[in-house]
Amino acid sequence: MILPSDGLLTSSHQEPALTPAKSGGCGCDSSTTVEMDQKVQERIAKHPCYSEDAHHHYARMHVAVAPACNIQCNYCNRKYDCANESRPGVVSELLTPEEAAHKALVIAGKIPQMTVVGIAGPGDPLANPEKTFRTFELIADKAPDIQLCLSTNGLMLSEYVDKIKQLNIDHVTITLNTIDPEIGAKIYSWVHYKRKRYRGVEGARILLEKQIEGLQALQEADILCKVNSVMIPGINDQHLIEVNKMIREKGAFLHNIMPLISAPEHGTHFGLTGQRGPTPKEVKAVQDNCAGNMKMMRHCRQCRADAVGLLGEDRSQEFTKDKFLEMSPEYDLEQRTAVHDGIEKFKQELKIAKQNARTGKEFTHNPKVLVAVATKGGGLVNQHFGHAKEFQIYEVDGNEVSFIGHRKIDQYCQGGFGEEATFEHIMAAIADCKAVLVAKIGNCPQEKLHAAGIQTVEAYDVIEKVALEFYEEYVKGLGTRD
Ligand code: CLF
Ligand code: SF4
Repeated sequence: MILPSDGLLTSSHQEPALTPAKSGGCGCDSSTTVEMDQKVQERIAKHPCYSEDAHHHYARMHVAVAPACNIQCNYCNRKYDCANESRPGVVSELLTPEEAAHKALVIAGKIPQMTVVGIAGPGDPLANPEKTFRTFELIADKAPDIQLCLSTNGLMLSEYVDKIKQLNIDHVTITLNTIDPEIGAKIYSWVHYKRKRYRGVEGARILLEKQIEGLQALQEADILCKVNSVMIPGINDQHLIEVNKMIREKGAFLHNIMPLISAPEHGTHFGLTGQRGPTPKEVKAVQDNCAGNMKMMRHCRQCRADAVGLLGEDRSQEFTKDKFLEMSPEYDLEQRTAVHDGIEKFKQELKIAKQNARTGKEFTHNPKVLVAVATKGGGLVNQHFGHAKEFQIYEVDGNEVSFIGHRKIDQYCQGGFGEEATFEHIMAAIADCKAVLVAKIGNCPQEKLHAAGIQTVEAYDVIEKVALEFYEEYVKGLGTRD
């Protein structure tokens, strides 16, 4: 089956048609084994962070209206974006609430798949409550179908839950890295609360108490809460299972364990003191340990405070301040509804295609293998090897195809320059994968991958289908299929 999927995320977006169904069931959604009721499903169905499935189809945008912060994390240099919800090292353009609302309405027209506007920095949204809530009010007034989202360190959360509820902000993230103030003292330099600065264990204890209070208040107000935890090897990595247990008991909906990003050039305390971030394997091990307890997020891209687009793509440069202020708001509810209906129809077809992809053959005693997928979204293998800036990593065992994360890479095609060095980096990123699944790949990188023992599959089709077909051939090659 060949599927045209170029043109995703254009204003005339139409998802490609898929072939009709056969019956069967493919448990390809790795995001959860936890049952979820229908109402909650509806609340997350178009939120690319809260739903792994949605992140293939729907986009989010951040508006950077919140410069100040009330704590100091050792992984943050406030000259850069908030490390809770963004990559450090990229300076944001600050916006006024009016500019932010204008930007949201422009992008709502240009990228109708954009369903969520979040405020995630560059400081803490609730350390800048007037700007944050004014922005949300302006957007809600003009664009009722856009979901509002907020990410906070939690210090001031309980004070604002009523306001959050009143504004119909249904998704709130708390970054909570520890439930032990002794550990917290190694993560936070200071906490500024009620006009006083607290350091060490005292500051960490105040922050923790306020975070728990905020989490409980969200639960009581029936607001979906995601908890982000930055995994810091040697400091809180072994402790995150306890964090996971506590937040589950307090009613958090989703846990996002994300790797510390640390480099000296970021100028952070951890960067300057040589604190390393975890490897993808270490992150996966902790996520897997927690996965039996609650729904885990594995598709986070640690995006910047002015991110625009699908998770994993970055269209923020198309909408810098000088550009979007020249653009007219094109928000059109009817057009957006039609696009969303098209996406939902496509998702149904995709679900059926995934079911069809299951061969029904029983595989036992066969290894789980990882494959790296080049995709521009839509749940399809649809990107050239040389154009990929990340690979999505799936674990395949012949019966299941589970999304387990992504690996960022440097784009291989550099216009004829630098490809050698780039290839080394790509190899390092996917060395544990048995195959790359791509729309197209040139002879040169293909030969190098084969020489390194990584197979290549060229296809333009549903990810799960391509992965399962590869797996069948792979185990035949091993001679281990029952
Ligand atoms: Fe933004 Fe965060 Fe809302 Fe998403 S991001 S405020 S919940 S709309 Fe998403 Fe980005 Fe990860 Fe955050 S991928 S860093 S989890
Ligand atoms: Fe930086 Fe965000 Fe921590 Fe504040 S809460 S110090 S902005 S990472």
